[in-house]
Amino acid sequence: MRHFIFFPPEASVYARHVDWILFGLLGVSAAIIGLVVALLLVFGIRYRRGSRAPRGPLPAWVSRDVEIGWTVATLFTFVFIFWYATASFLTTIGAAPNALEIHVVGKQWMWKIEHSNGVREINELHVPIGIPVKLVMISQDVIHSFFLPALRIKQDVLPGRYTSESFTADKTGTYNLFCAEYCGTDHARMGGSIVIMKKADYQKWLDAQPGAENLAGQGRQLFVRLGCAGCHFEKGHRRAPDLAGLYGSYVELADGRTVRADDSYLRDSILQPKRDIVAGYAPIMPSFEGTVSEDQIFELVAFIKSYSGDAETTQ
Ligand code: HEC
Ligand SMILES: [Cu+2]
Repeated sequence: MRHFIFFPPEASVYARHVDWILFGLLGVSAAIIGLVVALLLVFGIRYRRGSRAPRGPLPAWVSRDVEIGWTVATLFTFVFIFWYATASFLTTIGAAPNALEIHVVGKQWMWKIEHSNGVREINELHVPIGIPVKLVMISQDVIHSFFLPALRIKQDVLPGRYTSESFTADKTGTYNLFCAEYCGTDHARMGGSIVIMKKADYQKWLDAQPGAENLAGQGRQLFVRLGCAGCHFEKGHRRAPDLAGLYGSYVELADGRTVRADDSYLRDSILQPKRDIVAGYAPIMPSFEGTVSEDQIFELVAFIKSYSGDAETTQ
């Protein structure tokens, strides 16, 4: 769709859908207002005081068929718009299984980005074109909102809870990134850019970044340094559950509930271990609240996700 000069560029299929819906709704609304105003004028003139226009009862076909006709037509128009809008909105919630996962930490007043291969950036987000990207986001202080106008997506970033948003960019370029939730003095400056690159350029960019270990590797080092390994890698008699294959599985808790071990569960297990006690274990795990930052939790979670029980050989 062609857009006005002051309209943000469209860098994904979803962005074009959003614009179609916006302009479609504007168009439909304008047409209806135009029709109502036109009829108002026509009838106002036709049935003005003293005019000789017929004023008897309406013919039967007008009152029935026209009534049914316009009701059905508007109903279908709006059901169609609802379906179209909802279907495209849902694509920003559910991520494709092969999506590239990128972690975002919002804090007053900057965006910290962690790629799963360990590359970090601040206020800049590099992504490849044509590959589904899933952002997993959390705030270290107040509520922020991650807003990418060129992709028409915006999602609150909350303290204490992961939120996510997904997109597949289809146009290279550098576009704005904003915080869209007032978050204090420098809120207006909490922004940067998203750089959408061709796949090959993206790979080159990744390779050129200062060599860091991937996120899971950094998480493993942290796991040892913070003393998690002392309990969780213990051999023989186990005081703590084995974390191999934990991610995505169902965990039985001491109080009889069963929960799925997703990102949020892992995060809660580290910060509030007394909340969900695993069945068969004593509640001896200390809380790491205040000891680990949100970026470090992303690393620990990445490690637990990737861990498949090879501690003995590599610890
Ligand atoms: C003092 C020993 C100890 C330390 C240190 C410890 N844990 Fe634990 N952890 C436990 C025990 C015991 C449980 C099971 C009871 C519970 O859920 O609190 C557990 C549970 C967990 C679970 C949930 C496991 C499941 O099967 O659902 C995760 C995840 C976890 N710990 C991660 C960590 C991380 C990460 C660290 C380091 C930052 C850590 N633990 C440090 C003893 C420990
Ligand atoms: Cu903010």
